[in-house]
Amino acid sequence: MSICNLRRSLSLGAPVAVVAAVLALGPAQASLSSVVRIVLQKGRHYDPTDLFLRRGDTITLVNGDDSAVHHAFIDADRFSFDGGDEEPGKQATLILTESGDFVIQCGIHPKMKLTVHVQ
Ligand SMILES: [Cu+2]
Repeated sequence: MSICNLRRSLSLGAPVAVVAAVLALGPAQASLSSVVRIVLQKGRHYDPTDLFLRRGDTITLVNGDDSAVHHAFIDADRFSFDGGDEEPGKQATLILTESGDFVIQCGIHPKMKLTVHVQ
């Protein structure tokens, strides 16, 4: 095989294989994927203050304060969550198993509110 023929066979083969791999992975991953969103608790605020997510998604609440303790919780009819006391640098994880709008509050700072809209 000459160098010219070798080049031609490589340039024909490679793109087809790449396209096939992308098509095989794309739709399956999209339907099964759930999202993890990081929320910061700092300066007596949640950041962000609104989140739009889907059922099955996860929120990781991170205490970004130097000295303040936070205590994230949800108290709703269909869904409740209690992350417990979170020391600075610690985090709590919440998996959204119900659809609807929920308010995440802080047991220590009553003005801290994060509204979660779960589809
Ligand atoms: Cu707090």
